[in-house]
Amino acid sequence: MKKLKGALIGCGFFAENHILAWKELKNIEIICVCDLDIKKANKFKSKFNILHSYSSIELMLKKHKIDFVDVVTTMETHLNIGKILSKYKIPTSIQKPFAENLSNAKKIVSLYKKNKTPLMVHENFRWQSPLLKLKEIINKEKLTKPHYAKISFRHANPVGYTNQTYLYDLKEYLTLDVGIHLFDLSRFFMGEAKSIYTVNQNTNNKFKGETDFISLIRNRNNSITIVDASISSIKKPDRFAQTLVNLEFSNGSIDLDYNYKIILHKNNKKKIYDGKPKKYKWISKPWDQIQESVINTHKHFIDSLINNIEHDTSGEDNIKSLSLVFNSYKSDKLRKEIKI
Ligand code: NAD
Ligand code: 89Y
Repeated sequence: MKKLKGALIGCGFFAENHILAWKELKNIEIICVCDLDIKKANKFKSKFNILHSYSSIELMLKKHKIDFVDVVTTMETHLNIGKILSKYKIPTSIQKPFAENLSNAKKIVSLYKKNKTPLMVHENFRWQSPLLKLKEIINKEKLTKPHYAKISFRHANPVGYTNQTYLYDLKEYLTLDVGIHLFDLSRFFMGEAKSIYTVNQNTNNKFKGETDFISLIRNRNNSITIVDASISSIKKPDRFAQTLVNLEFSNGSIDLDYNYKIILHKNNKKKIYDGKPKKYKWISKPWDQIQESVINTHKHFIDSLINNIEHDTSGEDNIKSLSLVFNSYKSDKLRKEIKI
């Protein structure tokens, strides 16, 4: 089998998970890495046994024939990087948050559209094993007509931000950084939203932005989703990085509880399932379900490219999740429900 040759841009904290996940896919070889800081790129190259390292994306693309690029940089860099990659027509997977505002996200989408080049946002929470298992049981058990969802990400573990110090200075923090995943999950389970009402709080003065939020979403199918997140939720054991979910349907309900336990209530019976992520040598708690999902997300990116089908979380699709994020901020600011 001919391997697809990829490049990875951004050799920071989360990129280590990306490269280790790429190494799990047999039909892939990451041949180049690139970081503005060449020392970081060189270190990454030797640590992960990569052939080439660069500090310039254009130079890298001129020197090598690359089938796809994986962008693992922070949001404010995405438009400029997207301009270069779309010009060279390189299929791209790009980390969340897709952009720091909707206007830039739309610009990136239209650049790739114009150049007929595939673009996926690396929205990995819906690719976590416990959430995939939840979806699988809903379908298998034919749970229908959802009316209620609660999607929660609450913890008090500093590991959830100490590796990502850029988060401290964001005027808009938790909704943009984590809410984006949870709104995407609401869309994944409940369909598209028609309005959002949000209340933000700051409970940790190390951060400029909100560190807690609660959102109420009315969905087009008339169901309601409550999304909430916090970095100040003290529990033992701590819940990082587990998304907990409660879903109610006309014929039953299902919960994703702590420790990947899934509980189905249907026909007056309770059934328990295990949604644990798969084990790999490089995966460990508390990041395990996030780390494993990176493999699943990469696989979806590559399979869709090979089969020439649109990605589930294409750039265009992710605009809908990002729109919930910015309307959530608007709602908190205006203290009113905002139509989507
Ligand atoms: P980081 O700051 O540690 O690393 C980013 C790297 O990109 C830096 O080394 C920087 O020099 C490099 N870079 C920036 N612009 C560049 C350019 N034009 N060309 C080449 N290199 C460039 O950031 P991080 O913590 O690794 O986060 C990266 C992204 O991953 C963020 O958007 C973050 O939200 C996201 N992330 C996602 C998850 C998830 O579960 N999906 C988890 C953590 C982080
Ligand atoms: O950046 C965030 C994300 O996308 O998932 C978890 C996270 O790393 C914050 O803890």
